[in-house]
Amino acid sequence: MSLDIDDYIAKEVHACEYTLDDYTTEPARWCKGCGAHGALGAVQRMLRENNEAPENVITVSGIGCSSRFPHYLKTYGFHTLHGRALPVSVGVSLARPEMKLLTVMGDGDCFSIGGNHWLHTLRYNINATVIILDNEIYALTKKQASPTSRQGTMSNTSPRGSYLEPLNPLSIVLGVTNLSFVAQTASWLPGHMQATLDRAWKHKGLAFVRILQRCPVFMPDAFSGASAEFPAQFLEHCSGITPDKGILRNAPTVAHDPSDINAAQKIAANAHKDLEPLGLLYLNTEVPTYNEVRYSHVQQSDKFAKAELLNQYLDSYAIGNPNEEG
Ligand SMILES: Cc1ncc(C[n+]2csc(CCOP(=O)(O)OP(=O)(O)O)c2C)c(N)n1
Ligand code: SF4
Repeated sequence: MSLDIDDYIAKEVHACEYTLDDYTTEPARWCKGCGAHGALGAVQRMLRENNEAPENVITVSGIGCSSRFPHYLKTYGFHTLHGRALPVSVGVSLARPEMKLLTVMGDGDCFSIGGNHWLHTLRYNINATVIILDNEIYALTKKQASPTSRQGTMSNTSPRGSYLEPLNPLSIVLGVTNLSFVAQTASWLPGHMQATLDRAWKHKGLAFVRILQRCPVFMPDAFSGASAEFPAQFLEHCSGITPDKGILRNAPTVAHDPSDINAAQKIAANAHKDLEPLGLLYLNTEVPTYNEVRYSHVQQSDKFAKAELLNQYLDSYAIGNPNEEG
């Protein structure tokens, strides 16, 4: 039996078993104990479990400690501008829909300077896994209050303690139209984090994942020092995420149907006052992706035909234009 080259490549790629080294570049230069290390490890394990070819993945980030992610994850990478990872991701998603897209941002990056892009990209429902490493502070620039800093947080921009109640990102995303996936996990729960990322990765559309992230250097007291006392509740449902509790083994588990937007909003609204929800808050698999909406009525021309048309167009400006007579 003879194989043509496409069959051969498909078979070879399928047979390939990736190791964690295949997703690793240089050793990550985050501080010791930084939650970003755990998040990177969870992403790498998730990619390996999915046998995802590194060259089929593109990681887009903004600016911040968290946004150094593409330097350490061996995929294609795009370390963009502060707050601008999401508009770049929309462009990548439209230009290269066959690539798997991972977007990584910090809380300042996404909720503050990138707030406008955040809301609109959620509404576009591009095909991407968007993870926010939320350490409740601007860390790279050495401790300024972020939108999620708790009231009273002492920082370089709030030396008397921040005045306002923090912004609630879960409540905000749950008010956006065309939303399709919202989950929350924590950087000190490796099993739960990996299961959450796996669920997000398999979702068609924009999967918004907030990761509560430890920053022992600038916010050592946030998240109760990430101890077993952290006030959390695990959300459980047959279509949700397995509540792998790790260090939070005494935390309660509550039943929550992620298709119920009203129940999700209620849980999110009480997150800061009550128990932080961990798991899948909201899921709607019926929302079309932006690519589907944008191109459903357009006959997709093949890329060679497009290139030929572009060549003809550029030739029309050339001296001695071959398309011109005489
Ligand atoms: C347009 C612009 N404004 C401000 C900055 C300075 N800056 C760099 S990172 C950062 C905040 C980083 O905080 P966050 O997004 O929460 O990420 P973390 O470092 O905590 O991971 C700021 C204000 C910048 N690089 N570009
Ligand atoms: S400053 Fe904080 S967020 Fe930045 S690398 Fe260090 S521990 Fe991580």
